[in-house]
Amino acid sequence: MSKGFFITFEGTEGCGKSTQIAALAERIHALGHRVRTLREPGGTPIGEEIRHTLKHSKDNHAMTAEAELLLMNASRAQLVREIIRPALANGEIVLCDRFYDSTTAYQGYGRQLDLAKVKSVIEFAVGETKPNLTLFLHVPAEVSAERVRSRQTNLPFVRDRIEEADQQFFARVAEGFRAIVATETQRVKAINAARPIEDVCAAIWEIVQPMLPKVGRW
Ligand code: Z5A
Repeated sequence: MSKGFFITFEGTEGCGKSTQIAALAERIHALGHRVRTLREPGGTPIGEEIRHTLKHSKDNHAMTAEAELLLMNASRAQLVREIIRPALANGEIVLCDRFYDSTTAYQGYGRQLDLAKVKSVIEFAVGETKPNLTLFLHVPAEVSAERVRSRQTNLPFVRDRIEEADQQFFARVAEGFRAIVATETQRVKAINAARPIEDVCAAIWEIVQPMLPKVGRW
């Protein structure tokens, strides 16, 4: 039985997940909780190799949507068993940058794979390990695009394989996230992330802080 607490962050590219995870981890740690930050795809040595294949490998352009779905979930299956379950069993608070809602949004809605099949692959990958809370950081498409550009001001702007998809793909992904927020009302909390960083931090803390006292203290 898991003693920790599992929070996932979701949203479109550049919505501010990494920024908010770092800030939240610091606040949680300062209260004396054990906290662990992870990302998907990746988060384990095997997962990071899969991440490279999915995103940056020069030989990945022929990847099919089905292969993409399975690789995302191979990385996830490894992360769940190697890191997330032991950390939760140890009473830690786990913050993960993306988890299975991204698969529903990107591979289900974005790549238009059969949603029932996507769900069954996810279930195989995660088993009983599901987030206690999911924070969906909502930003309009133009803010998302601008923040992705602003990430790399000192470097030539290079898109990875997934970022190269067309605007219709990203509109379907956004629709997928809207559907998840509308259906999973207990677990998923939507936050307006188009505001200044400190305001988003405060909105997240208002949701997370009341859930903390019971779990993960040293
Ligand atoms: N993917 C998938 O298809 N299926 C799956 O199952 C999973 C993932 C798990 C992972 O990419 C890709 O994999 C992603 C989905 C797909 N693909 N796409 N496209 P990633 O991990 O490389 O990147 P990402 O998850 O899309 O996130 P990101 O681009 O790194 O952004 P972020 O972490 O959400 O945002 P950030 O880095 O914190 O902020 C971006 C910039 O905005 C940065 O300069 C910040 O300083 C700035 N920022 C952040 N917040 C603010 C506010 N509030 N105001 C102003 N500026 C801000």
